[in-house]
Amino acid sequence: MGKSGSNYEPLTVETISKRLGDIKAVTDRLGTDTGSWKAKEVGDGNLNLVFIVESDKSSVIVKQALPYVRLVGDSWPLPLTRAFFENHALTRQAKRDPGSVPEVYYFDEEQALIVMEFLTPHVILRHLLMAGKKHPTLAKTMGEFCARTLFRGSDLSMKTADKKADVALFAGNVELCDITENLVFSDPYFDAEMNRHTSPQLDDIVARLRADIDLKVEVQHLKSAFCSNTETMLHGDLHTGSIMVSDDEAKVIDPEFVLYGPMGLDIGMLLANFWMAYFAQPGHIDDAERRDDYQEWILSVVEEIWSVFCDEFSRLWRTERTGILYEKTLYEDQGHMLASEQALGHRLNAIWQDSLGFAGIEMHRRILGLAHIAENETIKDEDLRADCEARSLEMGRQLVVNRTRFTGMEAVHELARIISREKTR
Ligand code: SR1
Ligand code: MG
Repeated sequence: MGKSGSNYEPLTVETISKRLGDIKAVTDRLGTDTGSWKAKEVGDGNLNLVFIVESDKSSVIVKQALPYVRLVGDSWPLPLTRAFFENHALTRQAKRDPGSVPEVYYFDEEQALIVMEFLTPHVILRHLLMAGKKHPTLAKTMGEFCARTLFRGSDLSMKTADKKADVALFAGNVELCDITENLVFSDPYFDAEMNRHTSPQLDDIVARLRADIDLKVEVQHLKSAFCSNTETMLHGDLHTGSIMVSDDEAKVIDPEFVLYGPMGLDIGMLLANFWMAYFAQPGHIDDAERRDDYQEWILSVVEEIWSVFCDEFSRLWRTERTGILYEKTLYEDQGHMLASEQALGHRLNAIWQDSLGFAGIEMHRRILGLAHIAENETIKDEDLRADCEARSLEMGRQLVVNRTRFTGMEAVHELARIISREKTR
């Protein structure tokens, strides 16, 4: 017997072949000669076990939730139900943006495990951004993914009964939301127990941020939106470690933080991680010309994600508005095309402002909170790392506090370029 009277048992490389050997969805792919299967544990995230299981026929990924936070250990229990929510999120994302997520082959609720497509030769996008490599289709894929999943998971598109049932379903993902509510929206802004930052280099900047009343008020406005605006089904943790890329495609993984929340959260977290990668480049590329070129490429990806998002969201607005919001009966059917376009513009502007705010908070929590990013953590020279982090902190503050004042991405990137040239400490 495992936890709480169930038969849950964490998998190991020794037991995995025997335990999956009776599952048709697995043997259909790997064959029945379980003795020849090879397994390795490759999980490098903060929460779960992840195995690659291979045979001479094929390979699969097996992701299993642990009853605690892997990063911290069993002193921080975390329910296995996150696998249930991840499975439901993956099936919805696959419908809303076909081909954007790994295919799920099998789900076992009691064992909290998902067997899914092994994405190969894909690598985690964050590693690509640390290696200074470019990608041709990333921005288009991510702009479309955001537009399609956010639009099609909302009252703009869904039948209201389905939307309400989904809001109720995903409201059960309490503990994962609780992580975000604390680690993202609160802990960075006071001296919380699990926080850490590059010290002493950033101490003064951190003290100033934590004493910044305007910032703290705006962050709590955004937290309030996160907690109470059930606008759409979100990935919930859409950073560059949740994206896998091959030479010509990008796929989104790991939606266990799924919730119904404001559209700007996914876009904001995503853009924030590109901006942090931008500011971290002095720690990864020495040659100034090559570094400038790569940093500009990162900004161009952000610009394209946002413009593809707007285009695709607008297309869906014009062609798939079948939900209870902004019904066509009120607009197009009355000949009020212009009013519909005006309403679309208002919605996009609201998403824009929220996205900037959430981006700023993500930039803060990845430098001040518990969960940092590899782009900064791998910079060994602590003074250099602190310089990179200080720029992200400053950008983050501007994004949160001035999010209603930016006229467009060009203005945001003008600011990024200025901050990247400035002395920080
Ligand atoms: C305790 S979990 C810390 C972070 O890891 C996950 O990937 C999420 O980003 C979470 O906030
Ligand atoms: Mg994750």
